[in-house]
Amino acid sequence: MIQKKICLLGASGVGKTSLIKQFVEGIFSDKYLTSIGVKIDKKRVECQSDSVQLMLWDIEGIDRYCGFQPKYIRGAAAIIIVVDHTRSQSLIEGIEIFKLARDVSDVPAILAINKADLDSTWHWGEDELAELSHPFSHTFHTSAKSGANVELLFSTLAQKLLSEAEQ
Ligand SMILES: Nc1nc2c(ncn2[C@@H]2O[C@H](COP(=O)(O)OP(=O)(O)OP(=O)(O)O)[C@@H](O)[C@H]2O)c(=O)[nH]1
Ligand SMILES: [Mg+2]
Repeated sequence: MIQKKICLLGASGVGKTSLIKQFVEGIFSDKYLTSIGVKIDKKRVECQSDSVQLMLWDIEGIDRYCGFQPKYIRGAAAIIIVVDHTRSQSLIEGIEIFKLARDVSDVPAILAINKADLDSTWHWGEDELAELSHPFSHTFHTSAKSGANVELLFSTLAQKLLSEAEQ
């Protein structure tokens, strides 16, 4: 079994901790407890005959401190940029974070557009979104609350990492 480090990055309050909680423990809470520093969770994902242990690095919201801390993403096999479609600015912030991450690591990045259970109130149209999400290898519309696409997000990533490891 292989083990891979995955970092979740994004602005404060977009739902990074909630996505991991939903995926690892199957629970959701409406309470908002902002993360400080980094917390690591593990979950084993079975893919056909093989399995991969995902080490999920839940990193505090990037706007909480001045400057991006590259040390957190060292050794990561992939990053997940999380944005919140009820906050237009979170996509701009997510793309900025993605660029900073790309300066130090050339790993694949997935975009998670979270809070899909709420009405989208951001001003990005379909075309703009397609343009802005172009650098990401996949885009998922997730809800940490309902669980929609959360399993799919992580299992697609696990599958991708396994097939890369087999090559
Ligand atoms: N309705 C809804 N609320 C969500 C969803 N995901 C997260 N939330 C709520 O949004 C708030 C912030 O969620 P967190 O998971 O703590 O966000 P975070 O990105 O980890 O925030 P920081 O640790 O501060 O960077 C909480 O009140 C959550 O309950 C979702 O998919 N739908
Ligand atoms: Mg958090």
